[in-house]
Amino acid sequence: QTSSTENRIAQNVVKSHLETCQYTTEELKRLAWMLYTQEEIRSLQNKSCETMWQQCSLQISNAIQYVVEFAKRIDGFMELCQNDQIILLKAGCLEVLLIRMIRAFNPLNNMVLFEGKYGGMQMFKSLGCDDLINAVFELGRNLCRLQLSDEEIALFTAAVLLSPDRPWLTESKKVQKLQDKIYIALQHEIQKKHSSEDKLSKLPLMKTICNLHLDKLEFFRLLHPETAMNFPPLYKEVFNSELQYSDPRES
Ligand code: 4D8
Repeated sequence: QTSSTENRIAQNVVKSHLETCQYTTEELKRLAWMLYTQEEIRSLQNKSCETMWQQCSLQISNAIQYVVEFAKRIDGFMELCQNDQIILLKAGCLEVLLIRMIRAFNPLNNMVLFEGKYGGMQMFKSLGCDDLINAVFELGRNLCRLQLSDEEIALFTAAVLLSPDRPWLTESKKVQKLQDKIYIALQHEIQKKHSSEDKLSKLPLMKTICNLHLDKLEFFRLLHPETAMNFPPLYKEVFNSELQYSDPRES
C-alpha cells in the first residue's frame, strides 16, 4: 500500500515536473519528425568553436531556468536555507538536464532536440568536445532503454537535486529526509511497472559527464576568455569554478 503522505509527495513532484518540463510528450512526438537537413548540419559544423559554444551555453541556461523553477516547486525545497538551495541547484542542475534530455532524445536515430529540430551528434562537431558529446549521447541511449515514465523522471530528477552529499551543505540532514521520501515514492513507482533493471545505476556515468563538461569549459575559457565572459549569466553562475555566492535562482 501507499501512504497518503507518500502520495502527496509523489503528486507534488510529478506536477512540478510537468509544469516545468518545457515540452509536453505530445509536442515532442510531433517535433520528432523535424530533422535538420544535411545542409543545416553542415552549416552548424562550419560555425566557429566560439559561436557554437555560445549557442550551446544559451540553450543550456534556458533549460536551467526551468530546472530552477522545478526545484522551487518541490515541497520542502524553499524551506531549506538559501545557502543550501543554491548549493543543490549548482551541483545538480546539469545532472537533471541530462535526465530531462531523454524526453527530447530519439534512440532510434540517435538524435537530440536542439534549437527546435532533431540532429545527431555530428551537429556539435565544431565544439571540439567529441569525448563529452559521445558520453552525453551514450548516456541518452542508456537512459532511454530504461523507458522511464514522466512520473519516474520527475521523482528521479527530484532525488538527484536533493542529494544530501553535496559539499558545503549546512543542513544535509534536512535534505536527506526530503530525498528519503522521494526515494520511497520512486521505489513504489518503479515497482508498479515491476521492471528488473536498476534504474539508478546510471548516476556514476552522469557524474563523469558533469566533470567532463567542467573540464571543457575551463579549457575553453583559457582559449577564448572574451567569449566565455559573454556566456549567459545563468550559465556562468552555475558553472563558474570559483567559489562564489551568486544565486542562480535570481537570474
Ligand atoms: O529540455 O531546453 O530545449 C545539450 C544541450 C537538452 C548540450 C535541451 C541541450 C540539451 C544538452 C545543448 C548542448 C541537453 C532541451 C536542448 C539543448 C536538455 C550538449 C544537447 C531540454 C533537455 C536536450 C530539449 C553540448 C531544451 C551536451 C555540451 C555543451 C557545451 C557548452 C560544450
